[in-house]
Amino acid sequence: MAIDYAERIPNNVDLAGNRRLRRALEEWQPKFLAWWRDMGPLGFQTRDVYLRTAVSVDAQGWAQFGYVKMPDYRWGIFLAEPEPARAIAFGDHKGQPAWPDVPGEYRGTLRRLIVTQGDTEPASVEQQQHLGRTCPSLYDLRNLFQVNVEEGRHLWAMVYLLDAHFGRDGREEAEALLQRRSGDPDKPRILGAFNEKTPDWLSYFFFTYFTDRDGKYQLASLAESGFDPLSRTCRFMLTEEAHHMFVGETGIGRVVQRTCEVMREHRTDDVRRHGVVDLPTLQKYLNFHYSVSLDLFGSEISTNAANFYTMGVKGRFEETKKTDDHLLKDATYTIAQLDGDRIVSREAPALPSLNERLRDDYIADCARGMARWNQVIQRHGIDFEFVLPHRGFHRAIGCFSDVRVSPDGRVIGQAEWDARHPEWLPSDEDRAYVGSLMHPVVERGTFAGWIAPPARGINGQPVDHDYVRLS
Ligand code: BYC
Ligand code: FE
Ligand code: FE
Repeated sequence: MAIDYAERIPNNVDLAGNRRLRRALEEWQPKFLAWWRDMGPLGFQTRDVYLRTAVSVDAQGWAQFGYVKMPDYRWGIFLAEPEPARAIAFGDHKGQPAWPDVPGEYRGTLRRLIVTQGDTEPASVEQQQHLGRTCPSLYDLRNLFQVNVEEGRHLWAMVYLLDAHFGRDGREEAEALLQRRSGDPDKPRILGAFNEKTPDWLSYFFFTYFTDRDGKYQLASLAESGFDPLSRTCRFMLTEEAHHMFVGETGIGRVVQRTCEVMREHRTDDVRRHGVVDLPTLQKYLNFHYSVSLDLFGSEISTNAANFYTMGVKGRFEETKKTDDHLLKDATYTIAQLDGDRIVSREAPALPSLNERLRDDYIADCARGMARWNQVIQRHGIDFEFVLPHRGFHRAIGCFSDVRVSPDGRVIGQAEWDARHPEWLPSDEDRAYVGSLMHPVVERGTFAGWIAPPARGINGQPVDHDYVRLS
């Protein structure tokens, strides 16, 4: 289905045929743009950026590349093609036709899920607002802005659902999404990780690797929803998400590459004096971003998660590919739990364990990209390996939030934690060192000394393409 760009709000949902909805969104649009001016990327707003935009949502046509000034980016509303005669795949309504509108009894639940999802999108833009000023290259700067405009569009995607299906409450929520601010103690964003700082590009790459990947798993679960507009919205968002995780995986891969080159060249582990990030510091950043992202899956045992599933509003990752009964009333699932000061595996009822199950899918995915970073280290003949810390490490949500757990999975006392956490998480000194590397590099084809150039450019363009025109 082609996207109508003649409309003030590009869309493939026939906005022209729904005056009430169009008016609501046209009222929201200037508020969004005001928010973007305020909280979007600092600087560069008048520059031409080589961005991709959706022109249609099918596989061939959705990505078109060209120079755009960010405030002119065509944020709009794009749903994946409907699946004909789609039926609900799980829960109490399994086998019934998917809902074109919100069932009254699930209104509150769906609204909350959509708001929680929507809240993360502008939050991430706010967290990354200042990064342009210290970009390691024009290539990276362009990728940052691509991610930022798409997170802005993800906000549009959720606001569309709120305006189209939740009436007055929906409009109020759409306003509130522009009012909360990442890290603001008085009006914080909803989920923990989205109130953390993204102070430097290393944090940013780990964020897009670990936190955008939570996005992938949450969106995939919501794409299974019985509420069909949510499913179609999330299916299209997932196609954009792939690029965000690519930025994270290749970003860290390039940092690792550069560090290894310097280690070989100077035959030393002591690489800070050569202006690159040592591998142990990378591991600490990894530990931080991984653990705060694990929190985003919620508690191991969650009645909410059980209800979402039974109601048919949020499924499992790849629900339709699974061959069980899709009801899970009698099923069990193995979860890690605390037993005094030991961590044990235990069978629990499957329904309330669904957060943990999704977290397991996520952990396996995190490990795959990390293995590719480890291959880079191996290829340089260096004896070091990144590991994912234990799931109980540095948690603020769920059963492990009550105790201290070491990266290797021992429940430890506060004294040991106090003594050793600087080995496990970035210290002030580590952050100051990484911060000291962050100087803008904006000459075409040139890269900061702490990161290797990418293997190839964007959309078949050379690495030294003029990705952001600064003059
Ligand atoms: N921080 O029953 P529980 C993305 C709250 S990322 C703060 O265990 P539940 C993106 C919870 O709300 C994807 N609070 O949790 C990435 C509940 O509150 P109430 C975002 C938290 O409900 C990068 C209470 O604790 N999408 O797209 O089973 C860039 C008990 O929790 C946290 C979604 O999250 C936390 N980490 O599951 C841009 C999908 N965790 O009821 C974008 C929608 C839990 O006591 N959200 N709480 O007031 C959901 O599916 C669920 O809300 C959650 C939590 C999975 C987040
Ligand atoms: Fe997003
Ligand atoms: Fe994303």
